[in-house]
Order: sequence, then C-alpha cells, then structure tokens
Amino acid sequence: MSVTLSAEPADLGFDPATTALVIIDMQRDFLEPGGFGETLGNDVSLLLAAVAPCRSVLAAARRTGMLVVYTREGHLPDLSDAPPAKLERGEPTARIGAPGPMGRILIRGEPGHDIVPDLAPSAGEIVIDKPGKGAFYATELGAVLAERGIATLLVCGVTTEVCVHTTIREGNDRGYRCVALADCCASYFPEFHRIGLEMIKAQGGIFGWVSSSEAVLTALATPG
Ligand code: TIU
Repeated sequence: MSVTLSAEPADLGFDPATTALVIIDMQRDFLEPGGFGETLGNDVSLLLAAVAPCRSVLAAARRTGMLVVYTREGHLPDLSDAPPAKLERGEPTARIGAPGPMGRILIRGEPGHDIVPDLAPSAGEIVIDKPGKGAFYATELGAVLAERGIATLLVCGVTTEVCVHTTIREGNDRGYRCVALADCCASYFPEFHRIGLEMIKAQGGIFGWVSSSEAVLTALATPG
C-alpha cells in the first residue's frame, strides 16, 4: 500500500511496510539543561521544540507498524572507538569522556547518553549506537534496513546540520529515499537548521526531500 507524502521539492509515494522512521540522537546530553549541548554554550530549548512533533510521528509509526530505529551518538568508556581527531576538539572540560552533570559526556551507559524520556524506545524497537555523526558509519544500520527491505527513511532528530545531515547524505548514497521531517529536526543554530533543510531539497532534491510531521500524519491517515 503506497501513500503520498506532501514534500519538497516534490511529493513522493512511500509504502509504510518498506519505510523506517529514523530518530537521530534525541539524547539527554544534547537536549536537556545540564547536558553536553548546554555545556558547549548552546540554548537547548531550540532542540526541545522538536520533541513533540517527533513524538506524534513516532505514535503514528507505531500504530501503522512501521519500523522505528533510534540512534545514539556515543563512545565506549575507554574511548577506543573515538578517533583522536574527534577527542581533541573543544574545551578540555567539555570534551567527550569528560565528567559532566549527567555523567561522562557522550559515553555509553551514562545517564546523558540515554534517549529523552518523552521518546523512550519501546521494548523490541531498534536502538543503534554510533560512534560517528552518520548513522551508517561503523554500525549495523545498513544490515537492519536491508534485512527488512526498507527503501525510504523518514528522518527526525538532532542536530539538523550535523548528525541528521550526515545520515541523510550517507543514506542517499546507499540508495535510500531520505526525507527530513523539518519540525522533527532541530539545531542549536536556527540559521543552520533552515539552511540545512534547504540544502537537502535544493537542485531538485539533490540528496533528499523535506516534509513535516503533519504531512506524515496526513499521509498515514489517508488510504492509499
Ligand atoms: N547528534 C549530533 O548532531 N551530534 C552533534 O555533536 N551535534 C552538534 O550539533 N553538536
């Protein structure tokens, strides 16, 4: 059953059975006051705005039986999966692995690494731990999607211009139709969010589409 999604630069059809909702890095460290994002000097309320739209798409995806995949950016406690080039940047007190208000920053198993409670994965949903910005790099995501015959990715999460963008670029190169859901994504920099979305859909959709939570809810509520 294919449904039509209102999107830019053009509408596209998708079959919920071969579509995955991919929720990128909606982690306490990025979104909550006192986490890594705020430690870096960012206004985390800009990211919190994406939680409610993301939650509504997540509920619709679950009702439809669509595959839901969550990702978390983070590293092993001994940092053996983090390249020096990633570790050496930023103020020493705010670097990956440094102690923060929600445990060691971006370290697996620490409270800050968890997904925010409003978007907590249900039992049986897939959570991919990733060491990079893109969700395909050094993870099982490609195998998980291939095993289920997934063709389209509806992408939510943070931040628009970093992990969402990198994942959409990686997905596009691997042949997936990648759709960024604008209000379900956010950045600490409103300008980067806006331009990041424009970059995806420019030039006839150079590496994807841009749509919204409302458009997904409408598409899933409309018989194909
Ligand atoms: N998930 C993600 O985007 N990781 C980042 O480090 N993003 C920033 O914008 N800092």
